[in-house]
Amino acid sequence: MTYDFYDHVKIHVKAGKGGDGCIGFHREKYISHGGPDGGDGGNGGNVVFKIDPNSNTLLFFKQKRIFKAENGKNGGTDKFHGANGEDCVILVPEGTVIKDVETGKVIKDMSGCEPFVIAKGGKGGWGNKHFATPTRQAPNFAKTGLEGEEKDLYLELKMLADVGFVGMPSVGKSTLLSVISAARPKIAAYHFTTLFPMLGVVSVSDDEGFIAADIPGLIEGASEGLGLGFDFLRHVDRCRLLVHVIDVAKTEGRNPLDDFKTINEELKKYSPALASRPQIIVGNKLDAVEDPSELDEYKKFAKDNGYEIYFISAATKEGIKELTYGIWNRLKTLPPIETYESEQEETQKAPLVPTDITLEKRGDIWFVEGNWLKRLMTGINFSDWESLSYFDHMLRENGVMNKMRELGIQDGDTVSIYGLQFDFVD
Ligand SMILES: Nc1nc2c(ncn2[C@@H]2O[C@H](COP(=O)(O)OP(=O)(O)OP(=O)(O)O)[C@@H](O)[C@H]2O)c(=O)[nH]1
Ligand SMILES: [Mg+2]
Repeated sequence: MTYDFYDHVKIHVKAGKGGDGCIGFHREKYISHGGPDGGDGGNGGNVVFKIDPNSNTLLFFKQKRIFKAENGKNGGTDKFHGANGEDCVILVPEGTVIKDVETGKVIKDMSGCEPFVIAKGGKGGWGNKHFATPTRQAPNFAKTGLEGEEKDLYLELKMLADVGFVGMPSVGKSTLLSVISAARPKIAAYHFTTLFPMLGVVSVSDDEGFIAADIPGLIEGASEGLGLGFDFLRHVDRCRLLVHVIDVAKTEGRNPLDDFKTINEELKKYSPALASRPQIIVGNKLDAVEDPSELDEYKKFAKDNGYEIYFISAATKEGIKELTYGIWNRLKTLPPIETYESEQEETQKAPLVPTDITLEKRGDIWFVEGNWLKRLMTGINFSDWESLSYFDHMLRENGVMNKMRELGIQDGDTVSIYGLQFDFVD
């Protein structure tokens, strides 16, 4: 079954590549050898997630699954700095949880947060103007821009509601939402009238209130996909309180307590954590109860099992005020809405000595890689001669230069170490 309500989707994001640094030399009419003047490349644009307060589905992603930020422009001669690439901003509804497809781990929960950079643009490369030094008047190396980060992401919308309505179809969940909030969900006497979740803001006073989520009804076998299955339970996953609605008028001939137990069994199959969330029981359709003494059975059940119970008529609004305050008071005793912590682990530490140098010739260039080198590179300021000398020193001292020679690099060959290109001179 497909509905026009999109709440999970897989997308691909790619940040921009940094622009390359330029190798340039200053030329003027009467000056034969000017200094190096190659400018830096611009940084690649980031891919950024931002909350859109006006959206409550991921429908937008039905049309678009690939998002790319702009590359940085290359540096030019005359110290010309390449332009930075534009960020790619992806708007999502609040409550969108971003997971890494590869690891299945949560990267970020877009709940009440600032825009979040999910993929960083590559840094622009330094132009050779940075490498001018007294002893190296005409540096012929520049840094190429680094690649932007690239990721496959899984987006899952888990609405931010304090209270979630659960129950069998047609017990009156949507009617209840319509009388306690300004939301106008569809209401009808057939099953599965509600096809997608809806939020409503419930005001308790001028500046106090809570958010309630109405979801499609559940039936026995939802865990096996019957009815609308479990598809929408993710939206009550982080609710602080479940309002479990039963039909005490037995409109469809079922015993409301059997319904209550059945739904709780299904919730347990979906998630034991959700099933153990605090619940209050709401006996709806009080207006249609002929013999009020029937309610005693439900009261006793609630008392014996430690539940609060309210009897209401969503149709006549009887008991609605008491229920609203009851929910509000209960919420005050409960912890705030859960937000998901990032499960990303720190990147592994690189070794202290270069045990893992690899060399590969692609075209005319030797690419040298390894964790140790990568770590060394991040600590070097390539615009600073001392820092650059330290880099050179470290390569020699740790036998990397020898290793490169052993592996076949010769004087004059072009070497690239994580974007830093230079001619090999031992
Ligand atoms: N007599 C009476 N009927 C009610 C009451 N509340 C809801 N109903 C009726 O019950 C039927 C189902 O109501 P809904 O609010 O659509 O039920 P629901 O639980 O949202 O149903 P699904 O979305 O299908 O799961 C409608 O015909 C409502 O008019 C009530 O308090 N009294
Ligand atoms: Mg409904």
